[in-house]
Amino acid sequence: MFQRILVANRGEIALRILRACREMGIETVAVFSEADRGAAYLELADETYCIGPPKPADSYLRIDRIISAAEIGNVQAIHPGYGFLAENAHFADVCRSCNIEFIGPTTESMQLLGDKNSARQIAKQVGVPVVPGSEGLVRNEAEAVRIAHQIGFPVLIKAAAGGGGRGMRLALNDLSLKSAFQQAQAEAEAAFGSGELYIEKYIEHPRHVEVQILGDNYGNVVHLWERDCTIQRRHQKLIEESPSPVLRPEVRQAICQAAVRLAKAAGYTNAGTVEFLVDKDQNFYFIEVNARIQVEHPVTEMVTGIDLIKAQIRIAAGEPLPFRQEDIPHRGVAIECRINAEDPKRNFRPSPGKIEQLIVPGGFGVRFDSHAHAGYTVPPHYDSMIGKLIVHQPTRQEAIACMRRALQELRIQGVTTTVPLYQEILAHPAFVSGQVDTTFVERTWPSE
Ligand code: MV4
Repeated sequence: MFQRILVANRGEIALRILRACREMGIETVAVFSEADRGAAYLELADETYCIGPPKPADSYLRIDRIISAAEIGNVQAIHPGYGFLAENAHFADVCRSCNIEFIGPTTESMQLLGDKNSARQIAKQVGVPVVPGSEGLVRNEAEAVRIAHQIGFPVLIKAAAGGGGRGMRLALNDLSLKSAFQQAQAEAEAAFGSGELYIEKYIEHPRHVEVQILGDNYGNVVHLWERDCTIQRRHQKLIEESPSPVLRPEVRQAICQAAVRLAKAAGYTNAGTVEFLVDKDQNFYFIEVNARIQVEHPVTEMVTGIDLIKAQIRIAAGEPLPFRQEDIPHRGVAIECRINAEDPKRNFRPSPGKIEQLIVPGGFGVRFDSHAHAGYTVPPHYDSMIGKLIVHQPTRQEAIACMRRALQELRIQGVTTTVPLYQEILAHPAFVSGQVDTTFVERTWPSE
């Protein structure tokens, strides 16, 4: 096992990783930007190094500075968390060439799955359903028109190098397809340095269901069931839950097994998430793989009892998975609300600043993962998530009641938060009955 790990991230996920390391008897090195200097969670690390100015491009994205801290701190491994360098295959490569284990998948499977078009091809090869669309990349407008006529409008043009909704364009007819194709190409070229595009049929009113997987270095892959992340706004997830409130048992089995087949085919190791769209008839379609730990991982931890951060570290250290698929339970219902310092009444504008008061909820089945505290100043340079409130209860009805109670107890003063919006969502009949799609929040609480 590793003796010392560097945490290449900040905020709640840095704290989450520091906590796991402490419990495992692993020493830690934390890095911080000038905006995070003095943050309380950094005191939980054995050593800390400043890696530069507040802007991510000058600090948390600086491979050279992070590797320098790792060398000086004499660590054997780096945990990247999520965001920043977590899915950067070049960073994983540099770590390993410096003889530092990158706690995540191999460079090869990151590259294979990071390209959405090649991920789609692998899925097809192993019988994982994909959205009807182009065989491979689409070179020009004429080809795009031909494919759109085959599969039928509306279609979505997606960037092979994109993901998470970036670089997508909807086309309703020939005319809009031509301009959408050019816009998507220019945008993808500018954003990702690659203008490669593919086309999919547009699935209307889908749910977003994702499957957590773990793979070890010996070819074993298991799934840890699904999370339903349908409650989101502009590609930002707001509420996640497990199990999905709607999937029929046979669909649930099929989607989880499909995720495992895909991971095995890609030689996937460590923790990852396979994302699917689910249509109104519960047909499911693979869309992309997230090759990292995710914000919403606690939902899966609560229902399975498996600590995903510890699992990541053990896998990276070369340990085989300690459980078989049939030993992975799913107990009860877990729900997570992302608490953001944003103003839902002002188009979710970030609300950074000093938290004057913070009262954290507790009690049976309540978990609050956060680096925030009274007196903490939320810096304006990073995403505005200040914590995650997670509940675990025997039934969904009880989980919703528990979350509403916990949100009432949660008191945050000094910054505006998304808490009042969550109270409205949790009280909404459509959410309570599970009858929602990915447009629910934007339709029900429209803002500019
Ligand atoms: C789609 C889609 C409909 N049809 N693909 C958005 C994020 C990225 N992972 C893929 N996304 C979508 N792909 C087809 N063929 C609708 C979305 C989508 C979406 C997906 C999941 C959760 C929220 C979403 C919000 C808008 C669009």
